[in-house]
This record gives sequence, C-alpha cells and structure tokens, in this order.
Amino acid sequence: MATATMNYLRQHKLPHIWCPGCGDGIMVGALLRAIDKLGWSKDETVVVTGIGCSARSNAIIDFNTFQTTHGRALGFATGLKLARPELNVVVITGDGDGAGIGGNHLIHTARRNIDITTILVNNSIYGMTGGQYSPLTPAGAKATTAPFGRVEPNFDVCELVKGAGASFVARSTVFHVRQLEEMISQALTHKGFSFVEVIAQCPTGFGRRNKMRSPAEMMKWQRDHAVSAEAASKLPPEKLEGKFLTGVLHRSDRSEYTEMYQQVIAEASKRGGEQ
Ligand SMILES: Cc1ncc(C[n+]2csc(CCOP(=O)(O)OP(=O)(O)O)c2C)c(N)n1
Ligand code: SF4
Repeated sequence: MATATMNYLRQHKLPHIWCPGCGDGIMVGALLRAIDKLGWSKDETVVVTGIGCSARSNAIIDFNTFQTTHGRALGFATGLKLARPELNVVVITGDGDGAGIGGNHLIHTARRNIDITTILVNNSIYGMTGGQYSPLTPAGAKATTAPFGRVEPNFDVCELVKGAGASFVARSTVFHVRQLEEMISQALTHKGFSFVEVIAQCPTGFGRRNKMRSPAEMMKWQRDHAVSAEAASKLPPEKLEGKFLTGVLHRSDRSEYTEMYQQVIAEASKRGGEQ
C-alpha cells in the first residue's frame, strides 16, 4: 500500500473488519489519497460516521473521528462544523445509514448548504446487519427481507440531494477509482454541502443473493453500467436505459450556512443581547 495512505491509517487497528472483496477499502484509499494531495493535517480534519460497514472506516482512519448513532452522522457533523467552522468535516455513510434512517438529515443538511463533504457508499444493501434491503436497493433485487425480489422502487439519491439544495453532487464507483479520487478531491475543496455517491460492492450481503458471485463480477457490473455525464449528454435516451451517470452531476454557487450563521452571531454580539 502506498506510504501516503499508510500515514493516514491507525495501523494498530488493522486488520480491518471488512469481508474480502468489499468495496469499502477502495473508497477509503481514494479518500486518503485525495486528502494527502490536499495536504490536510490530521488535526484539522474530522471524519464523522453513523453505523454500518462503511461507517466502521473511522476505526482505522487516523483523523479526529466520531462514530455516532445510526443515521445521525450529519446531525453531529452539523453541530461540530457550526462550533468549529475552521475544521474540515467529512461524513462517511452507507445507503441505509444515509438515505434510509438518516434520509431526513441528508435532506436538511443539503438544504442548509453547510460546508460538509458527505461520501455515501451505495452498496445497495444493509451490509452490516446481514443484507436487508435499503431505499437504494433496486426493484427486483433480492435481500433477506425480499427473498422473492424487492417490490418497491429505489430512488436516485444524487437527484434527491441536488433537489434539496446541495451545491456539489457527484457520483463514481470503486471500479473507476481514479475518477472516484478526483470526485472526492473536488468535493473536499468545494465550499458548501458536497456529496459523492460511491457505487460499491457488498459481495456478502448483496452479490451472492443476486447472481453476482464474486467481487470482480460486481465491479465489472459497475464498469458496464456507468456512463460519464459528459458522454451521456451526447447519447439518445434509449442508450442510457439501465445505466447510471458518473462524474460531476451538479455544481452551484450558494451562500454557505456557517458563514451566514457567523453573520448572525456578529449581529447579535453588536446588539449586546437587546432583542
Ligand atoms: C437505530 C438503529 N437501528 C438499527 C440499527 C441496526 N443497524 C446497524 S448497521 C445497519 C445497516 C447499515 O447499512 P448501511 O448504512 O447501508 O451500511 P453498510 O453496512 O452497508 O455499509 C443497521 C440497520 C442500529 N444500529 N441502530
Ligand atoms: S457485509 Fe458487505 S459491506 Fe459489510 S464488510 Fe462484508 S462485503 Fe463489505
């Protein structure tokens, strides 16, 4: 493993808990390389997670880390960023943690456009608890809670956060690791709420129930179903059926929440407590 990555790992906490072939380690590698290139120090960077396999990355990442309750990482991260706006705050979450139990926090954190980077690892399943379906499990896919195939449709979480007000939205996969690193890098340097959906494989909870028997097969699926947003803009709709878009999907310039909040604090201090 590259030295840059090793410098940011708590080596006494290795080996990690992930199954062989899990996509989480690739996501962590991309994040650490992106942070290393930016030269962020361990002291000025905080990684906040909820609960889940992806959330467990904060056991091995050597920054200031907070493991919070299931789905609540963004709530804790918001409090932290408001109290210490100078810190770089990164949230790592899963599709269950971030889009299921924490879905409401996701909407409102995006709406506030607070300067937090969220990396949502979408492995289409609740990995840690044994393979229940999440809101992002595709219709028809099998899960422990859908042995005959999931009935409900899933939704596009990037469209959701964009609609809620996030000012940077991107998607990549763990197969497209260079693009993933670039998307994370752009998200980290973006001022405002930035969101990267990472399509990843859970061979244990999802793959073996859905006729994708190896991690390599699952990564080939990512390769074959991803279309860059740039390429997609030149393709007719029928060529995009069953595919998902990657790259930067949305970028806008909106006022950032901690800066607006600082103005309120300054105004309140000027008035000296008068109402
Ligand atoms: C309030 C609460 N409800 C349920 C759980 C059980 N639980 C722990 S992890 C998890 C699923 C995590 O799935 P996901 O966020 O998709 O992450 P993954 O494990 O796939 O990375 C659940 C349901 C919990 N810890 N707390
Ligand atoms: S259960 Fe799935 S998400 Fe969790 S460590 Fe294993 S492969 Fe990864």
